Amino acid sequence: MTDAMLRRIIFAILFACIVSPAAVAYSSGEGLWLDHGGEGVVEVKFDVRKLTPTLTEARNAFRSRWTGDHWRLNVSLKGPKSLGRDGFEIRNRGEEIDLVAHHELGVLYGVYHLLRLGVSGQTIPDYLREVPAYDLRMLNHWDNLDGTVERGYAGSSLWKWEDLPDSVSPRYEAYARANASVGINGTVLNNVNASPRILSADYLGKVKKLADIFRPFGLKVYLSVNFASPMALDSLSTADPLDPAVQKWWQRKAREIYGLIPDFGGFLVKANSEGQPGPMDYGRSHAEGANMLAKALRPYGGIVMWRSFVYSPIDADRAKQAYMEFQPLDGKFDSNVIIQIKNGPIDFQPREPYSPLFGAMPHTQQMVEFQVTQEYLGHANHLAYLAPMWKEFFDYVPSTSIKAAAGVANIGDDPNWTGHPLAQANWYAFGRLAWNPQLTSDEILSEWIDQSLVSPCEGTAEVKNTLMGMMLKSRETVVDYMMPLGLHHIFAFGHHYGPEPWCDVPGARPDWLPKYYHRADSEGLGFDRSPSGSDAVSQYPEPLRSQLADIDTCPEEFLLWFHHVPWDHKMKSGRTMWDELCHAYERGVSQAVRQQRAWESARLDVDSVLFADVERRLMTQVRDAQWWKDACLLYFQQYSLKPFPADVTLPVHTLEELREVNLGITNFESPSASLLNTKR
Ligand code: BDP
Repeated sequence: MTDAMLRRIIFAILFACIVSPAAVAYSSGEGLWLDHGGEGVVEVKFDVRKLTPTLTEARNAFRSRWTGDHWRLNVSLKGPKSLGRDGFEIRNRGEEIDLVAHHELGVLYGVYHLLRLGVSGQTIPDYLREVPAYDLRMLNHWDNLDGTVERGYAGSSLWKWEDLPDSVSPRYEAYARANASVGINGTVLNNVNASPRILSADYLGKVKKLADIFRPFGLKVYLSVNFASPMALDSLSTADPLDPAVQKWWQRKAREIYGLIPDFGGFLVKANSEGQPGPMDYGRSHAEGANMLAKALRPYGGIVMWRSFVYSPIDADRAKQAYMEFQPLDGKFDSNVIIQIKNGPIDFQPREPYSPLFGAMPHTQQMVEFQVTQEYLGHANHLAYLAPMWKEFFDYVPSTSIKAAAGVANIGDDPNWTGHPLAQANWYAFGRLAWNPQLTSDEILSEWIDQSLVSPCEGTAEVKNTLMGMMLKSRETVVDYMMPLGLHHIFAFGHHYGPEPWCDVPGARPDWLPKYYHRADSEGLGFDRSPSGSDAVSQYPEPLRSQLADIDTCPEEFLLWFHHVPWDHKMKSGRTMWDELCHAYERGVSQAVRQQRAWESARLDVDSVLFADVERRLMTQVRDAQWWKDACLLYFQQYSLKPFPADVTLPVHTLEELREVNLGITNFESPSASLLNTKR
């Protein structure tokens, strides 16, 4: 027996589960799911010519964190080409493990895979092979250069632009490591509502610094660009993509960027959307705009991710507009352009059907954009584990039909990174699903809980089950108390936190107001998108189109999305639509209360700081759930003119009181409206 083996046995005895607490150390939450030390005695043997920074990171990660009972890891880069840049193979050879990749990044991902299995106490299979579903697994930061984060609820931006490039925060490396550990390999640093300044020489120097820090972790840097940058930065008189001077400007800019960052990923573009400049300002199409940028990046291998989130102030139903603008352009985009499409046709609502653009452009590369930050799901106050929502998308859109996945990050400079401590699970889940969309929500959550909340040892199975149940249901809970049965966008104007189905803002675009979406009247509720209404259903392929078009076959979770439904319409449960609506809101509130109880039962099993933090947020959530229920039901009741069903508890607020709740338009931080506090 070697010394290392002996040391390991002694260590294992000392630190066996029975003597160490099961709660994963949390303190500030800064360590994310990586807060585990191993014994530090495992050997890592490399069959390589040179230990690069990436391989060194892999070795250090394995040495310091391996908790399994193998003595040695043998690493080789002689794996087959079919493993690509990121794939790996693992062979369990009893006391040793072989990790084989074709590229050093495969080694890094392989190590993190092993560490995950180790912490979860899972057996390493005799053989396993992993190759990610997508080459691009991206985070999009909506971070502004002034340090604010659009729709960010976890403090300020992680990027300290003022201090860069001279001074660097240790969190940059920690961020890159966390991403690598879940397979995320691209980051767009700045807001899609992009400041042209990000492309100035000054800022590019700062971006280069971040790219250098991220490189060993396989994390490529991308930037959101403002289409009018040539005008803003260099006083060109136009940003017309067909103008040779504009094309030259972008070509020169690309050369400058790649001179600094040879592996720069490319551009993300929000154009002709919500007031952003774009090619249509010059009578050119999205394709002409995107291709102009793509040509500038092509010599260096860069890509353009062109967003399809557009809705012009025209009469057409907003849900139809992205399709109307983009579908006719199918086949017109260059091969290094990918159209980045939000999962649903409106805007990251708690539940949306998938965007019909997916699958409707067979000659164009497409990628999905999910929102990890909870703009429409209770910000950092509400618990909503989002993997089930993203899985729902993949139920309709085959994962193989798209090229990549992006997630709008929920990360800020809060010590725990994500505001709500349990929202770390969403960052984690996004990465795992972008690697492998076939994973189930349960599998991902189980891994995350093992690493972040309760270590799997004897006696922790029950608490883990309780937490799993609580988190798995959490997104559906939010849907129930906010917008059940396909209701959508009935948020208060501006901050997208609380309910305001009555909202009227003089002069605002109709499709920014709740009434545009819920259409409550004496007949019923919901948006008629059937052929007798806006006919948005016609954008979906058969047989789904007919299924959605018929009020009797449309899935009930999308009923009010696609139909204006009479209050008395019979639901599958036998109840009327009004009664069903009341029950959904009621269920949402009671489920929020149940979440509190579930968490309470874990008091002694999770870290105490973490416990108190989540406890406080769950309390706010219950209060808000009641607020949503009362506001929506009392408001809709004015139209249904029906009583609440006998088994639904009566509202605790009055509509008049709730109309007074004013959370302000922007920068919404604290929802602790005193009115709501006193009522529960
Ligand atoms: C909406 C957000 C807005 C974003 C926009 C977008 O409210 O802040 O700029 O989407 O995705 O959800 O461009």
